[in-house]
Amino acid sequence: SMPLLLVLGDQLSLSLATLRDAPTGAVVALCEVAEEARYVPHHIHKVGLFMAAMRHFAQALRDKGYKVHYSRIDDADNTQSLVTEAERIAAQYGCNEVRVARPGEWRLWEAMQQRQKAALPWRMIEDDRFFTSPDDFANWAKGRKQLRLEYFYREQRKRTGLLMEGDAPAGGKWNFDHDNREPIEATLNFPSLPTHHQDAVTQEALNDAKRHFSEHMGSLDNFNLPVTRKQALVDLNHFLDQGLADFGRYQDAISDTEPFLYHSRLSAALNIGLLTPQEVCEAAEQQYLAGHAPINAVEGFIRQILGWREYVRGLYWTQMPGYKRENRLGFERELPAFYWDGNTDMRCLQRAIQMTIDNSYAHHIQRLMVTGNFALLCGVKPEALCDWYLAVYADACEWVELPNTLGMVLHADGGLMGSKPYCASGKYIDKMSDHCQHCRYSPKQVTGPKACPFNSLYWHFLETNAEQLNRNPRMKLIYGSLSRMKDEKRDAMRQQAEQFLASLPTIQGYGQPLHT
Ligand code: FAD
Ligand code: DLZ
Ligand code: SF4
Repeated sequence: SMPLLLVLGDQLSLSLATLRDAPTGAVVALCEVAEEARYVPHHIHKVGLFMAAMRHFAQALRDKGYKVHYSRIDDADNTQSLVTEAERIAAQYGCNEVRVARPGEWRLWEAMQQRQKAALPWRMIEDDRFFTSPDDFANWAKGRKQLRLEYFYREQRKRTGLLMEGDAPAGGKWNFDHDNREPIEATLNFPSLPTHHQDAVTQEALNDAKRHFSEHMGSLDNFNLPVTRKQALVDLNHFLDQGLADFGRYQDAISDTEPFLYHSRLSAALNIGLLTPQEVCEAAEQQYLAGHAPINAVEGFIRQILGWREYVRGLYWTQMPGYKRENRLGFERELPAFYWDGNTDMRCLQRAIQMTIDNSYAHHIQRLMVTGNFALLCGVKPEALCDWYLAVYADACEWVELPNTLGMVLHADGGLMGSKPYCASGKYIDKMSDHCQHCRYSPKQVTGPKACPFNSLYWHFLETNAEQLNRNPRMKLIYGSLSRMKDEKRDAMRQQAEQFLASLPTIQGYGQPLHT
């Protein structure tokens, strides 16, 4: 008797541990199931991405000689849920166990864990397509009073030898963030993007996605995500050639018109397994060594993947399930309704949300400093905001989405992701972007009918959360300014913010209830 080798939708790598040393003749299963498309209402690009990429990967496995069982969404006997579907297939082939690598979300890990002693037992193996394992992270974290990305990252640099010159960091410094804060400029030229050909397999998958999930956010008319390893490599090479050299300088810039700037757009391909983080980092390092990209760009890029991406994954697996329940600032507000349709007169939010609807993508600073910052200042409750980020981005999987949203954006984890909240007023958005000139509000005004809502909300946020934040050494300066402010000014700002918050339209969920 044989194991059933279950490959999940974000495990589309031939190097996957589940496939390594597979007994000859073992059946590999991939399952398209409605439950995974609906547990939050994923953007239609994301659903299309998973369906098209899974079908292509099944074909790649067959070409390699694997025996593959592929459950399609339309199969009459499809049970439409991952665990039951795998067990149904295992029984059908007379398998004695279901073997699967660690999934990307706790809810699945727990459901599978609970079946380890079932009559048809599940066996979970480590997913080693990362630089570090959850155990590596736990060992690093053990005994530390404070967890900080910077120290974790330096250790990974030394361990991998990436951007190292002997024992010293390439370029003489570990961190070049100081050079990576240039605002948007009118004269910038952005690379035009590769368009991926849609073959019959892709077209059929997108049509099936459209038929079943047409009520989800977005339209497939402009779908251009890579669905094969070959297409992902095209995007990688395009970025190395045309994006990387300017990636650093404009890493924090925000544009009113341009969704991608010099960002790599590789997150979805990385997260579903079409590219490995090792090959992406090594290729970027090569550009530095060849003199094609400066150190601040390459270091900044590698820090995101070797540093942040691994750090959030380690946090997720060592802190769950408690992490998801954290809400240190006690936020209770529902998500403003315009997060689902972009219907707001705040230009920066309108653009970030519209770009999200169009592309199932927003770059990091839009997620952190526009939609994230706004939700933080309004006090949106973590589960509502997390469901949104998980649903709308093609690269979203809970291991990476949750620490970024609950930790980095909402500061709900007591400071594991960041030593202070990333709160900012309209002044920051005005400095980094060209939004405000198109907005009906003015970033220079704090009160009155034209005042940018971010401004009064910012002070209101500091005031209402003072008990939790005013002893934070990194917040000292700003609480100093607040305490020196005249009472009348503080009253006016408070009133302005409270009026705005009272007028915010909120709904629960999106067309259908959200299950968490
Ligand atoms: P680039 O700017 O080109 O960066 C290169 C790569 O670095 C990315 O592809 C990604 O793999 C990695 N990376 C960069 N920043 C982070 C980060 N903070 N955490 C982990 N990896 C990072 N990223 C996801 O992959 N999935 C998510 O669900 C996700 N949710 C987020 C939610 C919020 C609220 C915030 C603030 C950030 C989130 N991020 C998430 C991180 C980041 O915004 C995206 O990885 C990035 O915007 C993807 O675009 P890119 O590939 O062009 O990235
Ligand atoms: C996001 C997603 C979607 C839309 N569809 C599927 C699917 O049909 N089959 C599948 O195995 N995975 C899908 N996923 C990803 C899962 O929600 C989940 O994040 C990963 O399987 C966890 O490893
Ligand atoms: Fe955003 Fe305020 Fe600028 Fe309008 S004025 S674009 S709301 S920061």
